[in-house]
Amino acid sequence: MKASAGYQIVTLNEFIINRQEEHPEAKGDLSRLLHHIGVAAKIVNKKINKAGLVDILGEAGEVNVQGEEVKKLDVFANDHFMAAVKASGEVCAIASEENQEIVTFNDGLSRDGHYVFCMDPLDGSSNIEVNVSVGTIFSIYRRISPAGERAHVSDFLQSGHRQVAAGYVIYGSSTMMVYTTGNGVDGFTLDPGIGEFCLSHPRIRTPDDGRIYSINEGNYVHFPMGVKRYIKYCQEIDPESHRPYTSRYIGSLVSDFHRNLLMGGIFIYPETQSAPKGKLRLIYECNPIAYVAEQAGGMASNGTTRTMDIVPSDLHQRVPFYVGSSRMVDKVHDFLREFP
Ligand code: AHM
Ligand code: MG
Repeated sequence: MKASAGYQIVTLNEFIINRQEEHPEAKGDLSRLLHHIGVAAKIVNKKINKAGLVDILGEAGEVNVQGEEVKKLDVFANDHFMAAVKASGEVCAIASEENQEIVTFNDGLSRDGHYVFCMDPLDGSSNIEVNVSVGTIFSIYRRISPAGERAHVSDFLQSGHRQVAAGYVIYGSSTMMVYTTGNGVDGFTLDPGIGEFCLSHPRIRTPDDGRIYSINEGNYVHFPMGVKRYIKYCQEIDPESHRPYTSRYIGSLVSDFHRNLLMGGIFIYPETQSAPKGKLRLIYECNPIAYVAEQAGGMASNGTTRTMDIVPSDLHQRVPFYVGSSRMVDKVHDFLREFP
């Protein structure tokens, strides 16, 4: 599309089609699915914008599989992403933070779908009521079970390095969709005037080094010794390495990660005494974020192992998460080795 001011606007759909044309062997399945994710993101975005106005806030009267209270907006986002992904006809099953079991589709096109879809439909939802950014995290794998049969949980227990595509939507001061299909990371900002995601951040590269560390320091006493020492390192004065660093923590993974991705930084959610395996979920939180991080030149680990090499054993498995600029992740690894 040519804008009147003379600059080129590339919409998400146009971008998806262009990318598909670069791969003549591609049949368009993934393109259709990405298009539908974009549609769901716009619907959820509209609802979030109205959250303070309509009777959508408050508990939905349910407790999710993690034992947390479910907000109505979580349910809304879950329902709409489910519906959109199913409508694409390309997905045979979905795993969501909001559902204990996988949801399988056994009718028409969907049963033959080549992909499975994982999501945290509304990450950071406890922030909604105070008007702080939230996000949707998603990840796509090729199914392992034979097409035409009912999908199986093993389709989801694949290591992150087998992801076909992953990304997130951030509902912030503007709404953005950021994703990768393994060929770099691109970001699209929703132009509310025309209702389209427009390419605003092509080929995102994260700085190799950064000055921001993001961690819930309220848990300090419960952190492993290596993390405690790393935090002290971040706070030391050393003009040469631009320390002390800046501490930034929103408490919304997508927002904390997105800021660090663009500015350079590290996000840490380690194991703690109260959460000995960490808090964040491997399949639909850490792996997709790790894929985006790596594709942008960053790193992600559980402190010792690359996140995307962990073999999941459970749909809702939690892992410690260290993600961000490669030199910062390397540095925290040094501390974890030195102070095990
Ligand atoms: P949620 O999926 O229930 O919203 O929880 C995940 C969120 C992340 O967005 C965020 O990084 C983390 O929980 C914050 O946890 P804490 O409040 O313990 O710092
Ligand atoms: Mg979450």
